[in-house]
Amino acid sequence: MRKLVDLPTKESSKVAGKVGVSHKHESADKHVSGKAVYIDDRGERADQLHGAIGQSTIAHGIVTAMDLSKVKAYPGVVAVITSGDVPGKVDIGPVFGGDPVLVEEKVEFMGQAMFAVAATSHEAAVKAAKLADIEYQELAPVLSVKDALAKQNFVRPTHTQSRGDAKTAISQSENKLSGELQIGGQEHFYLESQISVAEPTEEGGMIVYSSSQHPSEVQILVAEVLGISFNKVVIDMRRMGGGFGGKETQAAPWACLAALLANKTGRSVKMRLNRHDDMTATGKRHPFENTYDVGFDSEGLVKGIDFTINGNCGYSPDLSDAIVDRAMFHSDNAYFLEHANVVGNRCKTNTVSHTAYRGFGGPQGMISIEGVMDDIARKVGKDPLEVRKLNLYGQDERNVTHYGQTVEQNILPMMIDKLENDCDYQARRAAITQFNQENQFIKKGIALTPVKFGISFTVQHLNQAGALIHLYTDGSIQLNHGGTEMGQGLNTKVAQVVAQEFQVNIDNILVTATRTDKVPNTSPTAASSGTDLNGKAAQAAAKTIRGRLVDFASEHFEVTPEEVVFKDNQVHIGDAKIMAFAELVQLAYLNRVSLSSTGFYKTPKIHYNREQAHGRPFFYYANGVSCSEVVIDTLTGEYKIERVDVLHDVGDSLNPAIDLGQIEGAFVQGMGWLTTEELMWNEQGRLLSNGPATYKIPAIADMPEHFNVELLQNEPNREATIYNSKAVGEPPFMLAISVWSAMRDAISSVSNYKQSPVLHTPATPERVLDAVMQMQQD
Ligand code: MTE
Ligand code: QUE
Ligand code: MOS
Repeated sequence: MRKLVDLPTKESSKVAGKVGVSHKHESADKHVSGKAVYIDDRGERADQLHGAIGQSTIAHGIVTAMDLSKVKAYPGVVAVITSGDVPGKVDIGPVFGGDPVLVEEKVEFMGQAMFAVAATSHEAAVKAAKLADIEYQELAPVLSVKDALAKQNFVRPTHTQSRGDAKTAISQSENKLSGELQIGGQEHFYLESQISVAEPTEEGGMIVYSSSQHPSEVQILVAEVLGISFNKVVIDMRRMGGGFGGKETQAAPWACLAALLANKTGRSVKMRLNRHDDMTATGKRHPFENTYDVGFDSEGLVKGIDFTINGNCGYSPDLSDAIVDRAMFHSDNAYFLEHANVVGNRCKTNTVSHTAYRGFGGPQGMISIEGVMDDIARKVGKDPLEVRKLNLYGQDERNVTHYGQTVEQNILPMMIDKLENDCDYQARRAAITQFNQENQFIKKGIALTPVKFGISFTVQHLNQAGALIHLYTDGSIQLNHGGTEMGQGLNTKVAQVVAQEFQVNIDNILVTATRTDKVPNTSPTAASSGTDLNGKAAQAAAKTIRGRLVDFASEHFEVTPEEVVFKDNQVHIGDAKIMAFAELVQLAYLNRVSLSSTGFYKTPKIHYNREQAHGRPFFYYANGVSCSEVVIDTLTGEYKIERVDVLHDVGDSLNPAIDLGQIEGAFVQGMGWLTTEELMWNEQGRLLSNGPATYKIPAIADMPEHFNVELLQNEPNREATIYNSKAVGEPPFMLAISVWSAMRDAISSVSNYKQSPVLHTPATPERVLDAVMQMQQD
């Protein structure tokens, strides 16, 4: 039962301009009627081939022989390629290298692409790919963080962020605690699995339709594997059926393989992974194993903390350096850690290379400090909410993070108070305490946790965007920008910004497919920054054209520029004249005014020195608070999420309906990560949870019974973002930490809140039962 905030009406798309209004998703009608075209729905050329990969059957070893004769002989097979057939670069590592498009000698995980097949049908390609005879000299796989740490097996060097003297501060504290938290990974489970279609062009180039969050990177990598210049490759991306970070770097291999097979055969090739291949061949959210030592006073105020953040990166760097950095940046979450030492290890294991996933390491850092807050509360005998409040960022000296950024718009203390009131926290706490005293086996728990998430790519150069706008002589507008639509509503929001600039109906604007030949050298649509960056770039392009129209009209009609006013699909020229927007556009055309423009934006104010681990990596923070109430059965470990209340900060919302959808979706996805979604690898490194039957994502029955989501009102972003809005894509994912914390609260009640249970994630019923058994009955 959610509060309906100004949801879209039939009329809202007919309103001119208007950011801040709940326009429905640009493709909503197509999504629900099945008319939205995904890559697999595109019409196919008659001679199109289908690709598939042959996967390694061991986790670690050297290839000693590879016999592909049975693969080649399979009916329908047209081409088979190995790494030796790659005309250009074999390594498609996006940042640091280490990712061969096809294995050259060394196998580094089970499921790695050994060779690729093109056949006349998808089925033939998949079946043929299973027929290889490959011999290996096996090596012992490294499959755990502990093993990787013992062997100092890392994909990138260890990095440290530090302030003050944590060791001394801890040793001089009244109270000390230490602990470990094992945090599970997460399968992206986008509905549309990885897919690319490559078509050779007459210049020896390639046009690739790729379901990718990062078309420009796919362009570069396709050009590099083919050994051709970037200008001969075009990537086209209309929409993804979900990305969630899983298509940021890891869409590229499939585009490269399709292009290699297309190049070899001269025919168009579709590379589509079935669910099993997608789950075994692509990276996931990084599992982490974090340890801490904390010192605090008798009130529960943290004096010093030492964190070791160990990310399980899989076999290659991919984006792991930035992901472990982001985990480290968020190991404070909302709390002032005066003396902090945060060490981040990038552990190398023989599994798929783990990658971006909503929150990008932030959730794994944040949950650790939230666990510490709960542990401290049990030790000092306080409600965890009190300990959280005590440690929040505050005024003066207490508003600077351990990496030197000042928390400027510090609204979390206010937000916590508001939610605590609105959701009756104290009364429910009292009722739960009483319930737990009266019930031996069924126990309830509640937790209210904050989120403070830094917005910007922590790699500075990525914080830029471009856009391209065309006005046609009927007044209709084509809009193109560098971002990609994955369901999050980016195109709708950017169209709203342009509609606002020209004061026309949003229906007047068509957002066209993201293409590397329209807006070049783009950043991935990631870090929640899609609207912040591309909205500003599109606004810049629109302002340029509008400026030309104003200049033209003021000259033509002999009025001042201020007297040319765009309003309700019309243009007012002085007091006397009103003309339709389209009429002015046509007149401007006849008078040879350019009606097309690019726009560009780069985020101001950000700077960061990684060697010193100091600076302002984030333009601003997005905030949220959530309160979850759960009930557990201490005899079975089963549980239910009874009620969730969320108050989330999106600044001035550009589109409340879309923002609400993002918050609800992110929360439920986060809940899945922390409760039922369990990745299992066996001792050989085989992924056992490789399909929907063995990997449980939340379904409708897992939704909280009561789910109230509210957008914080009257708190515009104090930075000059697009219409003072805030990014929304990732931050609410971490609101789900309150579910985990509430479960620990319920378990702790078994010890009359004297003990803080170890509850690794995902907190499956088995783990909950295990944690209950640890409790000494009080
Ligand atoms: N919402 C939907 N429906 N589908 C997605 O794949 N990805 C999330 C988030 N919300 C995603 C989504 C992730 S990981 C990010 S970084 C942002 O959307 C990216 O889009 P934005 O920057 O435009 O918010
Ligand atoms: C958040 C992100 C990303 C990030 C940093 C963040 C991200 C991403 C990169 C990245 C880092 C180095 C590179 C590069 C990309 O950093 O998505 O090309 O060289 O791709 O804080 O989401
Ligand atoms: Mo999102 S993990 O930054 O694609």
